[in-house]
Amino acid sequence: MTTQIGVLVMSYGTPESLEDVESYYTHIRRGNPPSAEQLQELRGRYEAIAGGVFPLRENTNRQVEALQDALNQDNTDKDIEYVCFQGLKHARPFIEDGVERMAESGIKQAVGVVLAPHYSVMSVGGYIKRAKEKAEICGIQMEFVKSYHLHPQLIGAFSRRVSARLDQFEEAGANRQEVRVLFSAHSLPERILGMGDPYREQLLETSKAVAEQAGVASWQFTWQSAGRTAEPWLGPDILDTLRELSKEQVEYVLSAPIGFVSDHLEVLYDLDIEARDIAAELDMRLMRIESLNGDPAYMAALSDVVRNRAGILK
Ligand code: FEC
Repeated sequence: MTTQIGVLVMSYGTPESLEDVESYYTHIRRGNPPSAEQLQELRGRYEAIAGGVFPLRENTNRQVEALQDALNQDNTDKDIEYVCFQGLKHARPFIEDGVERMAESGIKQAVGVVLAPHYSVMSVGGYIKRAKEKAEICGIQMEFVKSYHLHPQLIGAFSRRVSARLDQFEEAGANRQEVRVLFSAHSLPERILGMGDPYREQLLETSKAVAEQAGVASWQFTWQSAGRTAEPWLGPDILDTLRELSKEQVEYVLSAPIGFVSDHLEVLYDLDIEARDIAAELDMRLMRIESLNGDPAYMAALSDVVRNRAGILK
């Protein structure tokens, strides 16, 4: 008889419409509604990316479907069928809804994985905590993938994207050795460093592995998208880094946001609009690598780590 293993695929979540932005923002702020000014500012950012479209929703839907196909297509254990459920951090279906749906389908064993390769207690740790609590209530045995930041298929997928853009720089007349590659990820409050959090180290490890595989001559890591709160966030921010590079006469820059796996606000606004505007002011040529979205190599990396965790379910 075939046993069904549930896979809770967790992602950040995005509003469904511009009317939804307020409740979404309130959820991110742990129940504190934003001021009218803050709300207007965030709505403005969504309006600026393709006129108020929320690409993360469609991209997450496709990633979840593609992962389920990948898990079942090259599954050598024919007694197991993987069934994927979506669980979002800040929007419907919430993480808890996803676990509940698994329970309603009769799932008894499951694996949880987040569509973010690097672990921090403040990011992936938060997703896992919520899923674990709900799984206990629902009587589901769950194992979790904590990180997969050095998975060879992930590194390969990012490296190919970096190489493709370096080729484009060359075609446009630049020498690829002169291109500074800026790896980046979502900033977090600086206090994570005092907590022995692996986030920064894992991001540097991914950057180094991708740079080596893509034969990058010159690279550095920088943060992006820091929250608008009073406490200090990890820096330097990519906008400041661009200003510094301009002082060093760096003319060609390739942005590689290896902390993200999808096109969404933090890529399409913070990099493609904000960083690009600064680069233009500084007379720099800035390009960005394509996001992974449904890349089969990324799906293969995810299915591999999910199967590994499924292997330890009793
Ligand atoms: O396209 C979209 O609709 C969603 C894009 C989006 C992604 C994302 C990923 C991460 N975040 C992380 C941490 C924080 C912390 C705060 C915070 C705040 C926001 C706000 C928006 C937002 N984040 Fe986000 N994040 C995305 C969007 N994020 C919008 C609120 C306004 C703003 O500050 O811009 C601060 C919360 C607080 O007030 O305490 C912390 C981390 C990631 C990457 C890992 C992951 O995907 O979970 C870490 C995508």
